[in-house]
Amino acid sequence: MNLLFEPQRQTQDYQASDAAHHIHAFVDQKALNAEGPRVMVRGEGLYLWDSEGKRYLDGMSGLWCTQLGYGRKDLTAAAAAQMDQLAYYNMFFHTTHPAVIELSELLFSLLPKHYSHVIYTNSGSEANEVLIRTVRRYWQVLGKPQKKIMIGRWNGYHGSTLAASALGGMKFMHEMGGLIPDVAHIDEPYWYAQGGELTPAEFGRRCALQLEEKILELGAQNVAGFIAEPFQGAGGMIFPPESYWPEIQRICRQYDVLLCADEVIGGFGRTGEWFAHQHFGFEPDTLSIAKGLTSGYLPMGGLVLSKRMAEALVERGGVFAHGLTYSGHPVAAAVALANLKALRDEGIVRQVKDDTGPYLHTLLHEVFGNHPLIGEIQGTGLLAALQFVEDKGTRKRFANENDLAWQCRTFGFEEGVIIRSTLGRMIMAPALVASRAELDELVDKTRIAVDRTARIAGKL
Ligand code: PXG
Repeated sequence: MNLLFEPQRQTQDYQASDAAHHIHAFVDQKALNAEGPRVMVRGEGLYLWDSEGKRYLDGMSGLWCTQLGYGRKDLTAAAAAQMDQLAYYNMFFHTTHPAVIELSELLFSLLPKHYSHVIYTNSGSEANEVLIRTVRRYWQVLGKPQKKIMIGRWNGYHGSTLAASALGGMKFMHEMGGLIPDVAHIDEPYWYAQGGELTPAEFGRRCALQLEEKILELGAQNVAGFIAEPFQGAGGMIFPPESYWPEIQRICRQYDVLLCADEVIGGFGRTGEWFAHQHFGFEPDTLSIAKGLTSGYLPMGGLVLSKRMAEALVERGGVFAHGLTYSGHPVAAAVALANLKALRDEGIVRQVKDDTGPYLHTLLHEVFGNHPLIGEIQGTGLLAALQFVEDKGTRKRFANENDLAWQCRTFGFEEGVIIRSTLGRMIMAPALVASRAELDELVDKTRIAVDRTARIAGKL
């Protein structure tokens, strides 16, 4: 019998055992145990099925990662073939293997030409852990070992391990033991919530100038790098004003601070460009990657380095005392290679840019442009956020926006669509292979969930 298609056990039985053994991410575990988690048993294309046989259109690509959707036989075949041939070897000391070499050849053919090297990891959090050590090592090699401080942003997200949570700006994570020394934060460029009377352009520049102020306060001779997501993902899918990135880039260059883009969510076609920094038009020194690199089929991440950084580390750095058992894991590399080939050869990234991305945003503007609950629609490509608002004129948000958005997410599940809530924003980031018909369904079901939410908010 096929376990994947026929759940072997009753849902309650799975739930009881889950409660007995697991601490889930970012939930009150006691409350979840009382409610019971949904048990997902199967995925195909954009759709998921739970253990009760209910079908969902996954509007979030798992956790922003299944670019190709579920059930791709080319990816599973690549994994099986690599497992048969060489299930494991490593890149420690003096060895390498074909899967990781071919993956990197393809990866750098897709990246802008000023990147040349990568250190592979198993996740986005690890990529950012590696980032801190690599950036500090770079400055040591250049004879500036005091350049150690990383600047991040409030409400940024860079992962859940110790240093990654410290780089991020989620205060509740910092308060739960997630902080380290030599990390500082500046404000996020969230115009809708924090822009006040300023125009988006003015506000974007003002937020960027905070970086200059922070560098001057800390002393440029002490600051190693600035890390940010090109657009904030977990923090609410927040796009900065257009004035923001050019100014940030100018400041980083002026003060010799490395510009580190966290592309864990934005990378691999999400915006219609291969990487989100290309959409915003700036040139980071490092890129943290994960998620869409393998379409989530196996864990893999990495830290991509510019030629300038790699040259210093390779030509002048000697031994870098750093390594991970699974860095460049052959099976993950084979899956990533098959995934990137499919994204390239099937023209999927181009399709997001030229067809499905514009289609989704036209649809969203038609459906939600005048919706009484929605104050702003942001995004590009297969990426969108809907901002809940109480008063459109003043951009006043609901005091209970978090609860409303969570309620909307729950309505979505009831309607058979998975969308993400964060603060007062609803997010969608479907698989990049989504068809127009699937996007119609995504928006249609989201509209029902948003209308139901508007009713309880007294807006419909
Ligand atoms: N950087 C960014 C920008 C991320 O979004 C990480 C690093 C960490 O990656 P790993 O692979 O260690 O999880 C992330 C992860 C959500 C959500 O619902 C977002 C993430 C993870 C889980 C949920 O928004 N982002």
